[in-house]
Amino acid sequence: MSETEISLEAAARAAGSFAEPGSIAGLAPYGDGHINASFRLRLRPGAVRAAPVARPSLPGSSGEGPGADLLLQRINERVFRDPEALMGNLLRVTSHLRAKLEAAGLPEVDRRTLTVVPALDGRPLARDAEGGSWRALLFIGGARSAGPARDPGSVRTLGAALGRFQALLADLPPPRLAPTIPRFHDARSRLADFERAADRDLAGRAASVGREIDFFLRRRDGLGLIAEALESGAVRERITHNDAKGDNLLVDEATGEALCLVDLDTVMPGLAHYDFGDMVRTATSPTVEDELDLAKVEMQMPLFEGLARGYLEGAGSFLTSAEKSYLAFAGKLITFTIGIRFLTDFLRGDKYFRVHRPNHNLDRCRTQFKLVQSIHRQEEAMQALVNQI
Ligand code: GN1
Ligand code: MG
Repeated sequence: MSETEISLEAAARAAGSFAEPGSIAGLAPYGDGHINASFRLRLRPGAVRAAPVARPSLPGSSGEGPGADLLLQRINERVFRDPEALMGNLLRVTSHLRAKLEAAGLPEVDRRTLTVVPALDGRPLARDAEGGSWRALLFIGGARSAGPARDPGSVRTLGAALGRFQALLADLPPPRLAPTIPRFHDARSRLADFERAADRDLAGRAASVGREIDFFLRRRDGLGLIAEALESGAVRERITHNDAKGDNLLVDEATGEALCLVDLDTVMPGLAHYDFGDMVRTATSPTVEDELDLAKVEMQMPLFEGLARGYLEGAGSFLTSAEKSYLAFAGKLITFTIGIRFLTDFLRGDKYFRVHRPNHNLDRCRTQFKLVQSIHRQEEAMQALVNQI
């Protein structure tokens, strides 16, 4: 069953694992992610008192004031094969962030990091009758998604938030986090999947996209550049977000201040470049990911400059000069990698990314394809700019 088909009734049953009967004031689908199914669960004041284990102190849990809202999510297990490991990562990462933000004396820490709210039985996950895994997070109020950034100032804010996030997690104590999706941003492995999908041609679509297939195959050389730097020890593994984009940054509704990075399911060991590259992909062209007018898709240098300045500011001193030397290339690499993921999914018959129209994955792929060309043309100037900061 696709995650789009997770019904409100199923969510209402799952809600009963996180809140006492009678305490639920409302439930509605939430957000537009491609992967998990999300619902906003509104609770009456005092609703979340009854847990047998320690829960975070929730606004309204004293029985006064507004009830706390939860973000109730069914984890897509076709994508995240080990939800227990995923929640283990999430608990470690969010506790570490919370401790650091508290130590820095920041106000309203509940709005600056995600908070896992365990089920009433104290476990981080609840299983439904079909075996589906559900979890709840504290809903962050008074905030909105930063969305696709359109001006150098907001791109800079995004870059700084991401750089700070990586820096705060740079000293997470061992053990290593579990890779929630193995080889997630590994370009060589994504290319191998793509070639298999083109060969098998399960949806009978390969003949119609010969041009796009060629585009990617012609550019396959050099894809392993940063991975090789990792293998040789020139750059090191970090803890990275892996879905770094404005949609995943919450900013304060009133002030626009960056609050919290969300969508932490892919936080795992990675390269700093994965996040920087994904921000280049999503924030340096003033277009959406599935833009149909390809003439508008261009990497714009003022947006890149805002991003690079923000990111390096936020990252502070943890990034090495070897890591910095691949930042412009990273934009091209991640755009390429996600482009082939869209085309692979198109070739397989749209099994992974949620689509809203025929050829949606193909449109998304073509947008990435155009952006790869645009970044390629400007790559030297982009890196020169990074080197000057
Ligand atoms: C998926 O669903 P969303 O938007 O959070 C995908 C990302 C892609 C993105 C493209 C786990 O993220 O890698 O960049 O779609 N996440 C996963 O829109 O595959
Ligand atoms: Mg995501």
